[in-house]
Amino acid sequence: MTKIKPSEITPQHIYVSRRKFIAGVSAVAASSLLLSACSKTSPSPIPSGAEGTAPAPSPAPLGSQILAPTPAGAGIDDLGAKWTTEKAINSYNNFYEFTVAKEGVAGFAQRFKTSPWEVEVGGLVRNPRTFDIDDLLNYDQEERVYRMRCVEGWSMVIPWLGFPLAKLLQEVEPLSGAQYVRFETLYDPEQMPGQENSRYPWPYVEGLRLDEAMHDLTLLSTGLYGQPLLPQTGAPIRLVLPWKYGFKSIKSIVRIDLVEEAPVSLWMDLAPREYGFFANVNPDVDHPRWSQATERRIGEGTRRRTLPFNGYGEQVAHLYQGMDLSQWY
Ligand SMILES: Nc1nc2c(c(=O)[nH]1)N[C@H]1C(S)=C(S)[C@@H](COP(=O)(O)O)O[C@H]1N2
Ligand SMILES: [Mo]
Repeated sequence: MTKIKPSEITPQHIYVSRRKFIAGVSAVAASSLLLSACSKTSPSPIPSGAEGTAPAPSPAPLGSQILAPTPAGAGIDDLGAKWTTEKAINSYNNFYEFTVAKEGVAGFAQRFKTSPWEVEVGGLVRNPRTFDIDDLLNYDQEERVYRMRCVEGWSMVIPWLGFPLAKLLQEVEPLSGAQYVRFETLYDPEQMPGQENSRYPWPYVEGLRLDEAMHDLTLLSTGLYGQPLLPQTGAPIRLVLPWKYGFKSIKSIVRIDLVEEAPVSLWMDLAPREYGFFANVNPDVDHPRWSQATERRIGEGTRRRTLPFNGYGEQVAHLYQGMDLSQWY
């Protein structure tokens, strides 16, 4: 067992919730920013090895005021961390609908059409509703700086923009039979060449228990670094769950259903022995093919120790009381 002081588990300096309206991300501004951002995207992926180099100072238009100082002598155990650069976040991605090559996603996704876009919310709800993306971009957007830990063993620190999923779910009013939430990514093989690979059970599906979905840390993200999401990071809207392995944070969502039974995710369907429903970050439970004890923070030279619940245990551990977390995922 890793020994961590409670003070180290509370990621006060990382989990920053600024309940502030980001004026630059109103619906109209966001749509036009998105268009210009898309057309500016460079097809050149960062060369492999670039992640080992020192992160360049980034413009951090909104974030610089709340950037936590990196503690002196930052070691493998501390939570203090610099934000991953915007460049790295936008050029090292996991998005199988485009390609399995992380440094190639940005290029393949460059012309992905994210407007017009609708998110259909239904299932066991009183008010099923189709949200236009402009309505969702018009919600107050908060900035949340979260650590992200991919199940493959790499991690980042990302300043997201978004709003709690709970806000959207409250609008549609889940019925009493609703126990889980099921999310679905767009299925469009013409735009997403990876979907022509029939080895994968498209579309990408993920699921949460309703209490996980309603938790304040659970974000529907529309941007990062003060800018609308680019296609490679899940534009125009994606989930962000900082205490779970990255694959739970489903991108480019078109459907959300409240359901009675636990949804089967794409990864559970494909490799049930390797990926489970909860997928809470847990350094003590190894993946069948590799250890989960440490992680490679993009932009850093040495590995860090991975923390239970990715360091968010104080906020979320109560959701799993009585469950055997040593059980596979
Ligand atoms: N639809 C969809 N969502 C997805 C994925 C994907 O392949 N398709 N990859 C997941 C995985 S494994 C990770 S680690 C994160 C990566 O997010 P990022 O590229 O913004 O860092 O997205 C998740 N969401
Ligand atoms: Mo991942």
